[in-house]
Amino acid sequence: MLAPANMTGLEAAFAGRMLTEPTDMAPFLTDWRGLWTGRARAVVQPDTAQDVAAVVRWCADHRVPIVPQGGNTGMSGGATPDRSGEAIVLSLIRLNRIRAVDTVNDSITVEAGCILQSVQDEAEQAGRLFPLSLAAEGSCTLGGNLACNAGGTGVLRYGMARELCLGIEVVTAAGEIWDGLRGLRKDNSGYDLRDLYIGSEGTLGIITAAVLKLHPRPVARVTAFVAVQDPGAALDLLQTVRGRHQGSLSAFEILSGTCLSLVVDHHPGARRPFDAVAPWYVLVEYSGFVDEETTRADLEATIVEAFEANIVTDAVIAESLAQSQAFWALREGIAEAQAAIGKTIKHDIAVPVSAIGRLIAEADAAISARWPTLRHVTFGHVGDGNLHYNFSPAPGQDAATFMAVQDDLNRLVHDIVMRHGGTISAEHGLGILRRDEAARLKSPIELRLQKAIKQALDPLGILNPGKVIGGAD
Ligand code: FAD
Ligand code: 2HG
Ligand code: ZN
Repeated sequence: MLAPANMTGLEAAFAGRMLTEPTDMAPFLTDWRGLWTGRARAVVQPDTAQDVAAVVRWCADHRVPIVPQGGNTGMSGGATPDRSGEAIVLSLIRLNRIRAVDTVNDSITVEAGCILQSVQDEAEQAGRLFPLSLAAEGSCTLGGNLACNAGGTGVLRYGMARELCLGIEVVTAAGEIWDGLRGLRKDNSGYDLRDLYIGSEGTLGIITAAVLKLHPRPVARVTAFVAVQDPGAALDLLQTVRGRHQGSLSAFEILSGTCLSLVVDHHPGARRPFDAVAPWYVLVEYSGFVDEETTRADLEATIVEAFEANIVTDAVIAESLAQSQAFWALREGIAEAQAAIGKTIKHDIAVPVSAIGRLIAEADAAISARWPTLRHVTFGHVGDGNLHYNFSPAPGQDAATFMAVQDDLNRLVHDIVMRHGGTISAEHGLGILRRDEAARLKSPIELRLQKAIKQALDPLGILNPGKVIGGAD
């Protein structure tokens, strides 16, 4: 670690915006799940892209690793420094200005530290929709969303964070500011650097601002909570929806009966939408542009058709905004409810939508045969082929016994996922959590090309070292 005197220049430039006391730094050094805790020489909180560039230049000069951090809500440990104490945590939360709203171009230009919910609110005030939506939206930042290429519940209709971004401003590993803030919907003028930085989890550059796409606000949103016997029936329901009202569909989420019980037990005030208990549930949402009655009638007709075809066993359509929000709270409360019952083992996997039923059946059977007491907590964005194939300890099981299965369980799940043509990280990124599994499962060609990109854009290896890909050999 450098002697404290070596940080003098930085301290002078960032007086009042640089934390060095362990107690002040602590919230920045542990991820929200408490899985990873690191150390750092300082947490620096710049206000502008120029400030960020100055920090990066200082770090490059002194070969100091940088760990970018937004809202620290990530799932893969990407925003946590290692235990060496060498790194600087670069917190982007003070870069929180909305730079411009352009309702003719249907775009909004925001700084990286803007909280997702504040961008949604700003879009609403402009009469538009910014459709990125996830349960952490009250605390995650746009910079983090883009760095992870976040997904969430609106992907089915609007795409991942990448699809919602027109341009970005980036501080490079050399501390230059690349102004890629283009509000263009078409731009084939060379390699797409924007798409390289998006999803790179802070390992290639620091995103300081972005131009985002806005969408028309639907005039109606109608939500149904539906019971089905198995994931195959959920896919049949998806087909029914697509056959009738593909254009209205705005969300299609699955949760197992265990997930619903966890949320109802954990969140005071959470209620089951109907008394009958089912093995699986689906939350379906239609968004319409005509009027609420039409949207509701469309959804009702779809559900009736699904009942007649014996695809669904129970269903209720929200009668009010409050009821719709209560349905969404049942889905969005799962991560918190699962955290509340102890350690978790999570898999953020995706396969082609058509393979979801077979994947769950095969993986469930293999896991139950080997670890019969594990509690399966399966839910996710089934309309995107993305499952959170998670596990919790059996009631009464101690944490150490539960966590001891983690490596074998991960391999088993990921090997099945790969056999189904899938991915081991659909939306949460690799960070530190899945770095080594990705190295095990990706082809040597893909790994070599990825390392070549890292080497080209961050030759000193100072940007979030150890995340996403291993050493630069
Ligand atoms: P952080 O956690 O601070 O950082 C994440 C990664 O991005 C790190 O590698 C960090 O180094 C890097 N980074 C952060 N800011 C920048 C920047 N400006 N420039 C370069 N690199 C940067 N994710 C989903 O995709 N879908 C979901 O449905 C979803 N639901 C969630 C629900 C809950 C309750 C929680 C807690 C999290 C959920 N997440 C979900 C995960 C997380 O919220 C997202 O990944 C989010 O995009 C992370 O944003 P953040 O600002 O918190 O980033
Ligand atoms: C969600 O979809 C998030 O709710 C969190 O991506 C997933 O907790 C998880 O595994
Ligand atoms: Zn998710």
